[in-house]
Amino acid sequence: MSIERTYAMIKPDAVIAKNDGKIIDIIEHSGFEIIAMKKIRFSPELAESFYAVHKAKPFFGELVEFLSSGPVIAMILEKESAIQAWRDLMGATDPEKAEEGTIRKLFGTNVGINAVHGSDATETAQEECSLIFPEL
Ligand code: DAT
Ligand code: MG
Repeated sequence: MSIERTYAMIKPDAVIAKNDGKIIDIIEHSGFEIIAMKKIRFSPELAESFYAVHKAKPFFGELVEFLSSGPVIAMILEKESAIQAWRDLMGATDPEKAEEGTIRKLFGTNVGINAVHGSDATETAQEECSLIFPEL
């Protein structure tokens, strides 16, 4: 167990629905330190490179379109075991399968439109943090 940083993002569906403030409140009350935060809009090109690992998936086109459809709140979060802790707080990718009390259960719509993103490993956390916050 050690202090880690992860990349977290509130996706366009949750920002447009004005659920971003509620989600930030949950994050702060779950022991995460918000190291950096900004509201930005992904271009389709940035969305493609952010989700490059999913390029071959049948849903890649709609994923890129969705991520670039409106503003997001991009964050770097810090906590003990932050990568897993943030994924636990988000819940399963499909909100229908997510546990009660998780952010995706509370605010997600379906498997593609699911309110939040979180890095899945140490390497991707570093890559995503430096892709979106190159200034840090
Ligand atoms: P996660 O966001 O939980 O890390 P992932 O990396 O497998 O999930 O997929 C990235 C995103 O792609 C996910 O948040 C929503 C979309 N996605 C995943 N599976 C999908 C599916 N079966 N149909 C449509 N969109 C999907
Ligand atoms: Mg993922």
